[in-house]
Amino acid sequence: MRRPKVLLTGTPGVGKTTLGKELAARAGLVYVNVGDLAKEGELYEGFDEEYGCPILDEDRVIDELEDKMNEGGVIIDYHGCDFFPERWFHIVFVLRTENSVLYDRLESRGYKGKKLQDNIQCEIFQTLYEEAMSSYREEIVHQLPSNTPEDLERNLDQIMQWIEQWMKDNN
Ligand code: DAT
Repeated sequence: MRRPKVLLTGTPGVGKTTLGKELAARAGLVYVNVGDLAKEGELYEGFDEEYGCPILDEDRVIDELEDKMNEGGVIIDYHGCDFFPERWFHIVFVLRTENSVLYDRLESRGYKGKKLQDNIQCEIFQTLYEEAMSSYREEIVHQLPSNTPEDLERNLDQIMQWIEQWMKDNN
């Protein structure tokens, strides 16, 4: 049976993990958090002094994920998307959050100063949306509002419907 491959992307704090885990549970798909995967496997290639965080080794992340991606039935969660092979994904969702809401979420996560400002700017400049639009066919890239619990429920319903339709069309 063919199963879909879904990418959830967007600025840190927009709700990718929350949506991705619940979606995986409801749809019976595998959820992969690329940040966690990199941490577990130490898939890094240096350290960013400015941000005080390790730099992702994109090639090793791709090697690590290749088998899972060949199987399908995967939800990938990451705040970047231009280094994944284009052929990997059937659909890409970019979650979007209003600045003031995102500010509060990131602040309560302990972000402050430059890191907080840069992430808010990333959302204002819709950096991830543009990255997704330039990395994948525009027809498969969709923005979803992610401000409230109602948004979360609606997004879950919508993506579940899409998954069911995809399964019918492809099996
Ligand atoms: P990300 O994985 O994009 O960094 P997250 O899933 O960890 O984001 O969510 C960040 C915080 O926001 C977390 O406390 C849960 C909350 N949250 C996520 N989606 C939400 C929504 N639609 N409505 C209200 N709160 C939400």
